[in-house]
Amino acid sequence: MPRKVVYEARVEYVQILDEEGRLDARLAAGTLTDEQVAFLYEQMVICRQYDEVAFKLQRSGRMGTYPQNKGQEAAALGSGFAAKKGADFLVPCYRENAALFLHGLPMEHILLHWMGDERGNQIPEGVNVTPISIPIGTQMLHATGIAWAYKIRREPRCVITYFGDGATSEGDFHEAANFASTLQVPCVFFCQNNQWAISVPRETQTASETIAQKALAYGMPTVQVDGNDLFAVYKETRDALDRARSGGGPSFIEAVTYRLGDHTTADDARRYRDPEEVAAWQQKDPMIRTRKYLESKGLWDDNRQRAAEERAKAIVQEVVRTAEGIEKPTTDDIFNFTFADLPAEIARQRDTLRTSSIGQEPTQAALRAGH
Ligand SMILES: Cc1ncc(C[n+]2csc(CCOP(=O)(O)OP(=O)(O)O)c2C)c(N)n1
Ligand SMILES: [Mg+2]
Repeated sequence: MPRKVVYEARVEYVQILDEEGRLDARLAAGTLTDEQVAFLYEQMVICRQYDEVAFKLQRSGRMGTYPQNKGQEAAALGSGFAAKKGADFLVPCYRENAALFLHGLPMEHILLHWMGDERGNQIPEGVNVTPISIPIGTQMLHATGIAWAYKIRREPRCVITYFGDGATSEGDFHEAANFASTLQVPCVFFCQNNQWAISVPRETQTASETIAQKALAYGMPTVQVDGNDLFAVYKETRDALDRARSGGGPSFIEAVTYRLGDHTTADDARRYRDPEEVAAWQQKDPMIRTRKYLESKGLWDDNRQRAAEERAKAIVQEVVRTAEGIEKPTTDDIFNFTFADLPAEIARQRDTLRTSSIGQEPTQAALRAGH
């Protein structure tokens, strides 16, 4: 009886721009131009400002909750920039704002969502993104479905779906990956491995040595990239999209990054994270290395930084004004869009809600009269 190896695999790790802002010119060839890097860095400045302001809005009672994206900007921007705006579709979770803005989602939508206003989920016509997904993992199935539709219609379009390390422990991930690979649909599974799923560290979350290797079971090309490196993220996402567009099916990308903030504003990560770990990752902040790279090329300095920050402040201030200035929906809305003809009992609930006081409910008139 023979004993032989029937399967062998390896997972590559790709880094092109290191923590000091030094570029591997050979690997970087044909990726991002200096102008594109400067543009993406300015997007980072805007998104970091957006994050800070959103955090303060929540702390001052002007927003329900908010998951900071801080530290994960290169993963969102490098991948989003590789996709074709207006053609490809982004199917996000909730920690890739920068990619959504890049694809035309008006910035107030994310604020409205977290302010509890459903209109934040009403994506404008022509913007190819789905609303952010709070249930962990469900969006990956939607992404596979959208990509399957593209394949059936023979449209040269692709999907990128975003999710976290924790989401790969969900059944939905495995079902989506299985369907995507057996049907060979044009979908890129983009995992932001930020090392934590709320308070659960990656090592406790999964016994898999890398997240990337999970895709091997589904026969997908897979790679691990430095997720704080714009170049590596862009290159690997572009290659995966090219492959998908030319009929090569789905791919998996594990972007190794770090959640520099709390899980959401409802969390305090100091209770479970070692401050030394956070400090070490702060040194790997994608903004620091991208700025160092631009400075080494003579394309950035303190003056440009100041100007970019001023511009970012003005943009975000305007976005907050827009989000807070939108006319509040009435409580009738939850009744108006569910039934064609409102049943009598539900109509009574609507009318009761309007009066804001049970004592004024029409059917309680008898009680008020003391009968
Ligand atoms: C189906 C489902 N189960 C549980 C939760 C609660 N929950 C919210 S975020 C989260 C952790 C997600 O971790 P990860 O996928 O790594 O994403 P990250 O928040 O780190 O970006 C959990 C368990 C949820 N939203 N949906
Ligand atoms: Mg995570």
